[in-house]
Amino acid sequence: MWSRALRNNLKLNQIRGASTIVKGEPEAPVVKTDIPGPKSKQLLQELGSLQQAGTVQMFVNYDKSIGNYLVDADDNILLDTYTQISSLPLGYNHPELLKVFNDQHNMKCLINRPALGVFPGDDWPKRLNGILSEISPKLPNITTMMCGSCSNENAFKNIFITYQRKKRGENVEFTAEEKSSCVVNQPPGAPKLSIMSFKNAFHGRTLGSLSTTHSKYIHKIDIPSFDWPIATFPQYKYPLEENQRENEEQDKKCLAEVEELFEKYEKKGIPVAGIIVEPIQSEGGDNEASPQFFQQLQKIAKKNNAYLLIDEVQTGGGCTGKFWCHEHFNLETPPDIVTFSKKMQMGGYFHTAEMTPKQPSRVFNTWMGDPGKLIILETVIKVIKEQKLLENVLHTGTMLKIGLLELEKEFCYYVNSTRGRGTFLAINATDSNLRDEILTKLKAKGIQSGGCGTKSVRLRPALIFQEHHANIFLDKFRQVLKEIK
Ligand code: PSZ
Repeated sequence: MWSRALRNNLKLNQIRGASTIVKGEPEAPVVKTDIPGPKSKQLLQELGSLQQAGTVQMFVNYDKSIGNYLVDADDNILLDTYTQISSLPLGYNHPELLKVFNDQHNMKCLINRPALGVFPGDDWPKRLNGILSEISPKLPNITTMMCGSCSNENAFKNIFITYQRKKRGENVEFTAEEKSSCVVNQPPGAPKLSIMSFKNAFHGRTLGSLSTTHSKYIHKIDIPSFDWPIATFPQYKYPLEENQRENEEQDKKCLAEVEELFEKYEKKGIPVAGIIVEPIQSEGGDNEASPQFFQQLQKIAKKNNAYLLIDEVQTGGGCTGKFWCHEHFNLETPPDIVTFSKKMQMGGYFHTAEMTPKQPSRVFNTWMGDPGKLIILETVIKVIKEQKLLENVLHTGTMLKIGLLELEKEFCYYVNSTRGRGTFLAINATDSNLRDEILTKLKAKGIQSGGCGTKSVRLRPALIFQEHHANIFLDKFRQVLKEIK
């Protein structure tokens, strides 16, 4: 059942299982009350009178939470495999992060939050250079932003600006007509252009990015959207090794549709300037596509003079075993833009020099990121390197995947389709109700997990999630499936 690659991987990483990365963690989850418990319920009532709080699951004690364990307001201790929607790289209260703002210079960067586009600190170029040289996916420039949605949103603007500059000709001035028409939303200044995205994608909730999000109606209903092309993303059958031919067909069919949509939207008068794609569709159900799919997609984009934006907001930061998930794909050149946020703490994107607008003030806002968050990111990167956390992710991920495959075999009527890279893993329940039941039962046993798509359970642990945490998770998951049986 285990693939050879998985076994070899396991051997390679065997050495990592032994030592414990986080000191002072509890040994296991402890559940004392219903979740949410009485305190959380009371706080929920309070919050609900102030704002819409229907999404709140529980209140958290961030003083007591530690490592991979989240402690809630009722003192329940949960093993966290979801980590603040995949945005907590080193778990709770990591000792190195607790030290960061003891440094007076760092503290002053935090409290004197600058408008970075106008008055950056005198250490800003050096700090950005450090980030670029440490983690850039071979792209020379970086634009910092606030969150994932606003990174994608502004990256779209860079794409449109560059696309039009190429069309107009380098160094050609804007015409008077372009200048006057754009301020009233009309062409030629506000041209009809589009960004192609994929069904089931999630790229954010702000207006532009929402036009490329297609995972759930509740994100979109009542909100006007751009008429932009939406291609089908491959839907693979698992295990991959046994369904190779069919999955290759999926790739071909989807890529053919991408080509057709380029033509269709050109004819419609809304040419495609760029494609946005997640390396693994996350909110939409942890849908993977092969390296070959992404290689071909890049080729098609280039052939059509469109730019490729890879959205690594959820996949970036090491959880797939490489710092960027698309590094698994062996692309012939780096993508034009790679957006990030979540585990990176700060939003933004790496991009080619071509993507930089020639005129100032075209991609701009008040804060343009946050030096305080970049300082945290520097320490995160340092810890990832020093503690070899990518290796840890590969080791833990292999153990988790093997465990999930075993559960699949034992409980084939309930779960199937284990997939993913590193600890960025998912498994399907046979339907949505069963998936929801699994998540609820896991929580009652002290495991905070998350769902995605219509019937998937997804794992998004911190990079410090180790084999012994994986074993606790797998053990509780097994108990849950047994109870269902
Ligand atoms: O319900 C929501 O709004 C959620 S739940 C998880 C996300 C959003 N993920 C955010 C996300 C993402 O996964 C990808 C691939 N791209 C962009 C975004 C948007 O990031 P934020 O939420 O920072 O705007």
